[in-house]
Amino acid sequence: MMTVRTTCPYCGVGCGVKATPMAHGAIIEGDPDHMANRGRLCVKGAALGETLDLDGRLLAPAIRDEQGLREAGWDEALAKVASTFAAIVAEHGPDAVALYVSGQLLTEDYYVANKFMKGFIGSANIDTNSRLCMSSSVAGHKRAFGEDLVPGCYEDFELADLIVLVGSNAAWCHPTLFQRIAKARELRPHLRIVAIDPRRTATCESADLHLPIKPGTDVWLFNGLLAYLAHSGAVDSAFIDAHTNGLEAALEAAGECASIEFVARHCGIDPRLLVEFYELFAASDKVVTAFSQGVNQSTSGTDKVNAIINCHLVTGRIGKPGMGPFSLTGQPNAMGGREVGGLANMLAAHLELDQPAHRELVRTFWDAPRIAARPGLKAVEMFRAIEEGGIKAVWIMATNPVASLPDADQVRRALARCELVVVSDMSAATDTAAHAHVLLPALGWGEKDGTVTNSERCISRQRAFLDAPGQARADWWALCQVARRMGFHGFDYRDAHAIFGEHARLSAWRNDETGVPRAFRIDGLAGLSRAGYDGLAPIQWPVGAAGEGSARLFTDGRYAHADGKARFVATVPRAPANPADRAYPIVLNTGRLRDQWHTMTRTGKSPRLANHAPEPCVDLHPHDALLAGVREGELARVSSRWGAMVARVSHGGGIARGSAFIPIHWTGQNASDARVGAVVNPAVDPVSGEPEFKHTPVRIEPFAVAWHGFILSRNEIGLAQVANWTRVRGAGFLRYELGGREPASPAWARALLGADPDADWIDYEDRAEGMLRCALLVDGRLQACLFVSRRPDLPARAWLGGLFAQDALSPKDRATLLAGRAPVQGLDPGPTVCACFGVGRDTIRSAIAQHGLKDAGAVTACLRAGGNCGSCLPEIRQLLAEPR
Ligand SMILES: Nc1nc2c(c(=O)[nH]1)N[C@H]1C(S)=C(S)[C@@H](COP(=O)(O)OP(=O)(O)OC[C@H]3O[C@@H](n4cnc5c(=O)[nH]c(N)nc54)[C@H](O)[C@@H]3O)O[C@H]1N2
Ligand SMILES: Nc1nc2c(c(=O)[nH]1)N[C@H]1C(S)=C(S)[C@@H](COP(=O)(O)OP(=O)(O)OC[C@H]3O[C@@H](n4cnc5c(=O)[nH]c(N)nc54)[C@H](O)[C@@H]3O)O[C@H]1N2
Ligand code: SF4
Ligand SMILES: [Mo]
Repeated sequence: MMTVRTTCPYCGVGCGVKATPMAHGAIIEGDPDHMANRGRLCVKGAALGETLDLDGRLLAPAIRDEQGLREAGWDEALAKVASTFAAIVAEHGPDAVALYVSGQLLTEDYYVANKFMKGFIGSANIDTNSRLCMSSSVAGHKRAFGEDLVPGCYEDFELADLIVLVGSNAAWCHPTLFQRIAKARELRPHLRIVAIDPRRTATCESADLHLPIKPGTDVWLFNGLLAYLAHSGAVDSAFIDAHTNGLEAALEAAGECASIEFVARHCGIDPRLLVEFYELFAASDKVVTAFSQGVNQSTSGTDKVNAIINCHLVTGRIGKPGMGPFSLTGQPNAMGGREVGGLANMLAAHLELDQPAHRELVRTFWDAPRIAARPGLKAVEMFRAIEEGGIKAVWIMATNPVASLPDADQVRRALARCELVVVSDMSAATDTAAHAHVLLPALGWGEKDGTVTNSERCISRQRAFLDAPGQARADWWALCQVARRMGFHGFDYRDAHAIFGEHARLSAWRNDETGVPRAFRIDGLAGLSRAGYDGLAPIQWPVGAAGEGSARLFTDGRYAHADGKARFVATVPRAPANPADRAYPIVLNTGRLRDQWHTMTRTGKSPRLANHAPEPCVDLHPHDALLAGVREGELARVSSRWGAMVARVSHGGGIARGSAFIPIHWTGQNASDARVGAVVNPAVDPVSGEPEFKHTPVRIEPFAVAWHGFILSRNEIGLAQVANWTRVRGAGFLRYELGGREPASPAWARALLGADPDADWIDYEDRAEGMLRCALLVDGRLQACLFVSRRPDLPARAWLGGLFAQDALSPKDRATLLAGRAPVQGLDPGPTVCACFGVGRDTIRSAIAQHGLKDAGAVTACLRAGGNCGSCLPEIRQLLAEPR
């Protein structure tokens, strides 16, 4: 089989992947020649081969009518979308329809979506999930630099003497980049890492200094730094005079933060930590400040971005190797979306929607009949307008807003009221697809073909190495088909290559007429032949006419504002929109886990990725748990003014008092009641419109159940009657965790697991103890087992799960099956830490104790754990640091 070079479809690091298709899935390796990762992959990338099966895939268009969902041909589905869109536009105007798209589209899909909406429908009601992700960085870059530009590159992390990670859990969310940093520190031990995060994450664990600031207080911190730098002689006056504007106003806004005590009090940290950080920053010329969602997802997100950039401008630390502010992007094509103007307030190719000359330039390039004249609605507003009826049709593509938007029950209400909901997805069943009137099957990773751009502006190819399954088609194709049916010209592309060529041409088209030439240009790639496009090696934009890429921007000190200068922005600190109060005293923070990707439609398919965190948990400080009357291992109801959910209580996530953390990955598909989006408040940043995902006041209460239990089963089990359930996929079985209220008896269990009267069934019940254990066998093979207990003290799932690999249960295993553990008792490995080699937490703990292991290298030598992708090394170090 042919090995194909492509790009990982998950995070914004944008690792190169070598994929070799096999009968089932593919062999996946890191691409040693890709500049983003040089052969490294994290555990999610390494498990890509396990996510390619067609289980759960949407393979044909479908239409929902009074009778329910039925399969339809493409023709019928496309005609329905086109005619409904056209009728609504004719009756109510172009702003009555909307597109909601995604940073997981390829640049080519994204380009066509924007052209369709802004140029031909004539409305800017196209927004993207990047609104939830990067829009504060986009706005901050524009304010500071005049254009949405990330100055540096990954190599800068290796050249730096100080790396400041702000609101970034890079160890889990940008793992191969984090490993590059770790490697750099091994080679240059004076490299310092500072992590700024209210939680003590795996990233903070690996840092030299952790500042556990109070949520939402970053602007105080960086204003304080600006004031400190201004007074400590770290200022680069020549740079400021020649290349910037606005320092005085920024310093004035930072005025009260000149007091260390004032800042320390607002940020809730020890003044000594603050001084240590400020001194380190002042003394290190080569500083990279990398930031992610702890910065962006805030009602002062844009100000946080600018407060950080201000500190780089005042020291002139930008545009040179080893230094600069660096926005870590989330999705694989967050950057490509910005290049094509994916957001409702942008125009294609880094042109501005609010500038008539720019609009006219794009309109004429497209030969479009019209062009959107004003910004469209941003994601949160868009779904409000849908609920209120202003928007009557929406086409949702490559995103799952019923799970991922804040106030997510509102999104559900909006879609339930919308005249036409079109959903393009790879998965048949998602929380959003459940509301679709038309479902369109999309090609997924390995099937689709085009380009993505990573955090360091590197354009690289995603190449197809699998056949298109069923009737799935590229998203750009579906968009073009609808456009053509609506009578629009300019949508007859033969392939992704043709779209890319047009996009590249637009990037430099009549550049001299826009007043300020854009930094984003890739005209050097406009003339690529089909073969040249197919063979395109990763390249960082801007790409000049001669086809050469650029590692860094601003090397000449010129910025994209009309006067060529960068801007300091005066940032006035303010508290999050919705403070905690007596009714909702805990601040809920939400974010990511190491081994899952968003709503789990793909990573959820891999058993080895499921074991790291098999259940939705709410991480609480033990003190707050006590006050709330909940105990570790029990279920808690988490509610806010917007909605509620249920999760199991955990400690040990490095959480401060007064806070809670819940991961974002669970949806209505894999849990009865664990959509955290329903709880999250919909307050947004006034500049960027990005929601405050990291700060919702909540209340924690016990979620009372009569028993705890789990089911391992080869088949899906209908659990509508059980009070609370969650599901992940194991190797050959599904794992359900349950919390129940109704009496659990053997008869009830038989009905639940579908055992007929003469099935091979074994059970054990101890009513006094509230214990029930049963198993169903079919042809000697374990089909399902169910364990129930009054307390959450159930046997570990690892040994039982392993029995599903056996074609026939051995008599010994059968005999101890209901004991839930091996006949000869070995150690239970506990939750997986190293997913590559399947090594559990308790195995590592006991090896550390037994062999006196001192460092991560010794653990790897002993157990192999951490020896492959390295994603788990921070957790291994955490285990090493545990008191014996
Ligand atoms: N494993 C995995 N990796 C991913 C993804 C995934 O789903 N799974 N998704 C990708 C995407 S789209 C994105 S956007 C990125 C996100 O990558 P990250 O931003 O690194 O991840 P998050 O977990 O959302 O949040 C980062 C941290 O911000 C902290 N934080 C919360 N409030 C504040 C605050 O007020 N100030 C500061 N300084 N910090 C705060 C949180 O405690 C959290 O640890 O990850 C990408 N990579
Ligand atoms: N509470 C809370 N909520 C958050 C965040 C948070 O930190 N906290 N983070 C926010 C951020 S940063 C992000 S990026 C979002 C992510 O949130 P979403 O974008 O909603 O999450 P995904 O699961 O990535 O959804 C992608 C969908 O597209 C499908 N898909 C994959 N590839 C393709 C394709 O090529 N074509 C089509 N048509 N479909 C495809 C997948 O099956 C899946 O259903 O969540 C946001 N929501
Ligand atoms: S770090 Fe992991 S998830 Fe991100 S691009 Fe690389 S392999 Fe994919
Ligand atoms: Mo994101």
